Amino acid sequence: MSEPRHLRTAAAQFQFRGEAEAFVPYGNGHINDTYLVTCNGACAPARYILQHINAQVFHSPAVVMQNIERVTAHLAAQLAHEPDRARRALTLVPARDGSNWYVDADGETWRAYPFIENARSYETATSVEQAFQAAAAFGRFQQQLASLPAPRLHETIPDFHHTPRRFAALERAIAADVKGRAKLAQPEIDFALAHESITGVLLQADLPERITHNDTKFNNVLLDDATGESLCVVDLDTVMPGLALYDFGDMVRTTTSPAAEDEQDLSKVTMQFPLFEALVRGYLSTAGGFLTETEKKFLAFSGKLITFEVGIRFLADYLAGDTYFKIHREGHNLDRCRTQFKLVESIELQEEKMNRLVESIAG
Ligand code: ADP
Ligand code: GN1
Ligand code: MG
Repeated sequence: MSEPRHLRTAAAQFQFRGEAEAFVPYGNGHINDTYLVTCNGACAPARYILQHINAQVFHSPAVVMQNIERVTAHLAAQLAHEPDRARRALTLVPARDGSNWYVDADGETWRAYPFIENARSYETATSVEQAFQAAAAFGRFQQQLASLPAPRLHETIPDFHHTPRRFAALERAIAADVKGRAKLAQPEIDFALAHESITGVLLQADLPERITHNDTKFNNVLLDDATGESLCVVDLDTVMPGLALYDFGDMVRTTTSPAAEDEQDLSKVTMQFPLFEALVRGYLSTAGGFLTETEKKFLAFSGKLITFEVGIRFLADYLAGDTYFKIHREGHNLDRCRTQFKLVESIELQEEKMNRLVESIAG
């Protein structure tokens, strides 16, 4: 979390309407620092999202921002004739020097977006309609970016969803066991090792590269307060070349279980079939036109794979001493790993039925 002094200095660099007065930490992200900024000026208060990019995770924040500049400009062009377009895509607020981000005296990178009012994200989905809406929004996002002109976007984190390399990183963390925690996570280590065979499946399936979001958590889509309609996809740091199924898989991971990602009562963690069905229908309503038969065939599998992948990332970070994901209590990353593996088990129990459903809808 950044010092208030740094926050004020950063906020002053952006072309906000009025003077930044209040800063409130915002959202539940594990990587960047996000603040809701309220400015008071002559007219009504204006609100913005101000973010500090985590350079330990994003080794080149400038590359992240170059992607976001291109992506937001392209989305704006796609939405040019839509009503309410300012709420349907993020818009970068320029800095006073005209650039789209600001690097402070310590070399830290900041960016800002107008706060999209009368909409919000949720940590968990409470209805099939919400799941449908979120999946439709991420499918639309992929569809809108399919026409982004060359060059290829930068890979802001190389091999981000390369599950075999994530697995190899876990094996190294187990072998190093720098904090002596492996003995506290033996069942989870055993679970991970027993699932190695699934890690390479999508990479061997000859799937097309697309522009994907790569972090399609349910809390990365804003739903309209009045209508419940999905408005805007946020959190664009990992938008880069990828597989469409990485996005669908992460929707399954974060939308189908009623439990929080760090729930300690694992009996609450379960893949709710009606929410999966809503995700499939919502995603196909916007992405169905461009997905290949093979991509559709792996929709259910992708949910299992991405849930497993994020589980092994949490486990590796627990073993490494919590150096990547922000934690708020001891054992937090192990708790997160446990919910992921419980969800993988729940998907395994229902996988055949999930595949049959996809076939009946997309078939
Ligand atoms: P993190 O990388 O920390 O997850 P996000 O970019 O996802 O950061 O922002 C955190 C939360 O802030 C999101 O889940 C969303 O609820 C909210 N948010 C982000 N950008 C905006 C925006 N422009 N308008 C309204 N809410 C936003
Ligand atoms: C991180 O920043 P946030 O919370 O949206 C992570 C994702 C993980 C997710 C797990 C850049 O996302 O890959 O799936 O936590 N982002 C990065 O909740 O590593
Ligand atoms: Mg986020």
